[in-house]
Amino acid sequence: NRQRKFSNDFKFGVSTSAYQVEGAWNVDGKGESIWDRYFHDNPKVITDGRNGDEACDSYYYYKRDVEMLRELGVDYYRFSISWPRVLPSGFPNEQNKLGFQYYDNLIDELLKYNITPMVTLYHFDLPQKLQDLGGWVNPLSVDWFEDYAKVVFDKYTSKVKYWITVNQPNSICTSAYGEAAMAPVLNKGVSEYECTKNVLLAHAKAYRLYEKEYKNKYKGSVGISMSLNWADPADNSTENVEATEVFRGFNIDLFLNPIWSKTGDFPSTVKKIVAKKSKQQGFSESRLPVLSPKEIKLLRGSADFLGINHYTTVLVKTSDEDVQSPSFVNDVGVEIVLGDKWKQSQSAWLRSAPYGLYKLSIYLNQNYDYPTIFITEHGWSTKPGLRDRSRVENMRQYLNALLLAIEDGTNVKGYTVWSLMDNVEWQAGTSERFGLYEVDFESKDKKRTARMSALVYKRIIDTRIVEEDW
Ligand code: GCO
Repeated sequence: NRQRKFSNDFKFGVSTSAYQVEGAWNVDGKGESIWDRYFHDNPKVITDGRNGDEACDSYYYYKRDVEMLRELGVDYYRFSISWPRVLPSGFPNEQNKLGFQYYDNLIDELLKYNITPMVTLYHFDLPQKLQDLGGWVNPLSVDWFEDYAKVVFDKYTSKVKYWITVNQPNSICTSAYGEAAMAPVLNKGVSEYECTKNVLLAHAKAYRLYEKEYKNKYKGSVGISMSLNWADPADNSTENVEATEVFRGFNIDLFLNPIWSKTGDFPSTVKKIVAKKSKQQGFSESRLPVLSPKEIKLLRGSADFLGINHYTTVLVKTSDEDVQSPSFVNDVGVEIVLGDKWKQSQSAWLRSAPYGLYKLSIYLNQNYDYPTIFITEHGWSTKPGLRDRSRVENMRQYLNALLLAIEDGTNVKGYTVWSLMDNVEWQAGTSERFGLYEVDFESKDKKRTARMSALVYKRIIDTRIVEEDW
């Protein structure tokens, strides 16, 4: 019964994203983002009405944020840069000095205390001006993103060694353009796949740019963060086992295959399904675009690490609905249920199933040639309150599952809690709290207070051990 321990070079961090914490949505020359627009036009979609106009006001209180990071003793802080804050129109010809000043200050404050910045270039907040030009469905978005990346690399390459190009391309394309669950809320059926291709190419171009212009001199790493929850069949029936394979194909392999598989293309099962359904729906060609040999070459191996955002496991069943309307969801064509014995968080979609992280890691080891992994997000939501026993339990169980995965050969370098503090959980507003620190959104300075889980995380980072009792 020997105790498992994280090695001394294993890194621990916490994560946030710009829209969810910064506030100051129109201050000092920041441009409008697609989330600003969506929430201002549709305030009713937010559970408690609280949007990101103020959020945690980290734009003003970043020093307090860094103080919290020091209290926790984390090795790194994963945060994102708001594209419209630094390039209000999306394009580099107009650069917002004051916007950059904020990130200069934050990065310098982190470095002063030896906390490594891990910077995400894109966490869902596209400049509205680029959305007006079609957003990620416009093939030119590949160049827009590369140009933006170049400006940011130029500016911070000597200070930032960990980069994440895009956060959750799979959510961006399937939720924002498909299920209409995220801004800009467009539902077109074809655009999910155009988005998929463009976002992946945008990532790859930014990666190649870094590789060519900065890597030798600055020795940084550039990765991408994927939303990778695990999926198991609801029961052992052949049809549900097959439905699960299809589900994994669309939700995992479609996005990973182009970067880390041997063939370096979209997965053939997904290609077959979309081609067949497109034909039935009267399209002259598959709604899933083709990747040219040149694009495949650009994409293959285009990341130094795989960032995994992992929260839960879903159970998959076949669905008898035969929907003719073209969309990602209908292409996948399954029904999702949650394990009825699994503990429920404050978010409807989130239940605790730590074994799923272990199984995911085995799946990735078997199917992909990824270089190394960072868990770039894992977290749990609660109601307000400092005694967040369920978060502590969830974190412990998942960290134990992670230790097991590492023992069995998964190459994981770091683990990141979502989130440092309560923030704007998209449409859920502040009704679902993910923070190690509680935020009092009513108070003038958005007061932050450590929860029990913050103290437990600190002790885990100190001791490298995940105790059972506390
Ligand atoms: C992400 C996530 C975060 C969420 C978190 C909890 O894509 O990185 O959407 O922004 O707040 O996953 O749902």
